[in-house]
Amino acid sequence: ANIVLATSNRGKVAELQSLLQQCGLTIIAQSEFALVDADETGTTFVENAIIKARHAAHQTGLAAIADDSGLAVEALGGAPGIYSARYSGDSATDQSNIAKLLEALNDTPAEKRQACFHCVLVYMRSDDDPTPLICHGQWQGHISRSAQGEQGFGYDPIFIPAGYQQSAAQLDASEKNRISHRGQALAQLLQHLEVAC
Ligand code: ITT
Repeated sequence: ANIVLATSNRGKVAELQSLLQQCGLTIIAQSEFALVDADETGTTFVENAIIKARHAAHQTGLAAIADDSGLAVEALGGAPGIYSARYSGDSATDQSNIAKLLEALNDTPAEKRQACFHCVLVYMRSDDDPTPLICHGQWQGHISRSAQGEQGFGYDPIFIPAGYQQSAAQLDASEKNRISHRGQALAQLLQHLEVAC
């Protein structure tokens, strides 16, 4: 069966696409349909992921997988959280978000820079699916003082995963997928879908 991947974030598409294709699922990127983005009006990752999956399923008539994710920084009371993509405003870029976060943590010492990435993946068989599959992955680490590395996307250059000395942007794609919030959520989803891979 065809599944539409309900995200316009290219970093997410790259990470999800590679794993899903290895498992023999036929995934169609949302960009193939020229969909209008859904309004993310929810107050949780779960709500926003459902909104995006339902919207894509409705517009395409296909099953849909959506990803709502973000970075929760302890010293900032969990911010930017669900607002991670637009932390530095409507025309935010990865660079401007990173700059804003480093500035916000300027006076925060090393031992108080803990952060956690969250990823909620939702799978809906159709837009009126009454039992969407909901999977949640977390990735603990801390925020460094400067950006390092070119891989990945978003806040990866300033996120040092627990147990590592390098940033997430210095890990190769397969290593990040093996341990990240998204990789963990996806492993759960594939288990629920009973896809062997
Ligand atoms: P879609 O809604 O189209 O999927 P988006 O980028 O707006 O794209 P979100 O609202 O879920 O998606 O925002 C997630 C943000 O969290 C993303 O833009 C990054 O800034 C950050 N983020 C999520 N996963 C990340 C990862 O693996 N590495 C670095 N940053 C990540």
